[in-house]
Amino acid sequence: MASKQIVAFLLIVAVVLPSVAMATEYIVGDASGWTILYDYQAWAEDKVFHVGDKLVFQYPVGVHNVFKVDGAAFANCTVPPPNEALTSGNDTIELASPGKKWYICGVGNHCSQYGQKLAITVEGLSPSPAPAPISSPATPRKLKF
Ligand SMILES: *[C@@H]1O[C@H](CO)[C@@H](O)[C@H](O)[C@H]1NC(C)=O
Ligand SMILES: *[C@@H]1O[C@H](CO)[C@@H](O)[C@H](O)[C@H]1NC(C)=O
Ligand SMILES: [Cu+2]
Repeated sequence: MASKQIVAFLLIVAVVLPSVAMATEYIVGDASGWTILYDYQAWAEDKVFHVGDKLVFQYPVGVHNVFKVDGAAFANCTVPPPNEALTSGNDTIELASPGKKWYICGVGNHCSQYGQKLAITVEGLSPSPAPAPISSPATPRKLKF
């Protein structure tokens, strides 16, 4: 019946829409901002990042900067060329695609000695056909019509 299709459509809207509408802006490090000697993995741990969310790196201009790097550069604190740095002190990065993302500070040895580095995993807007790496235990997924 047509009403079942409407119900199915509304269910899809109800599932998909909030993740679009509720794009979140995260101040990295909250009140501490982007700085040395802060545990950014602990900060990220309890958060679920989605495509469309934003990271805002806040710091006094000139004291720090932000580089988006790959996993190897993250592990080694390899600083990319200076022209790739974000330096505004209020650097906003929109999370445009799912997957792992890595950020480091390229000033001095802030990354290697003082832990100024952040790694996050960005979840997609909607589940892909491939099995999701993490299942949501609370919500039954089956919809039968
Ligand atoms: C990272 O460091 C390791 C060990 O020091 C080295 O073998 C590797 O080549 C480095 N990788 C990059 C991308 O610099
Ligand atoms: C920092 O950037 C965010 C997001 O772009 C913006 O909403 C905010 O007003 C900016 N804050 C300052 C102090 O410029
Ligand atoms: Cu720094």
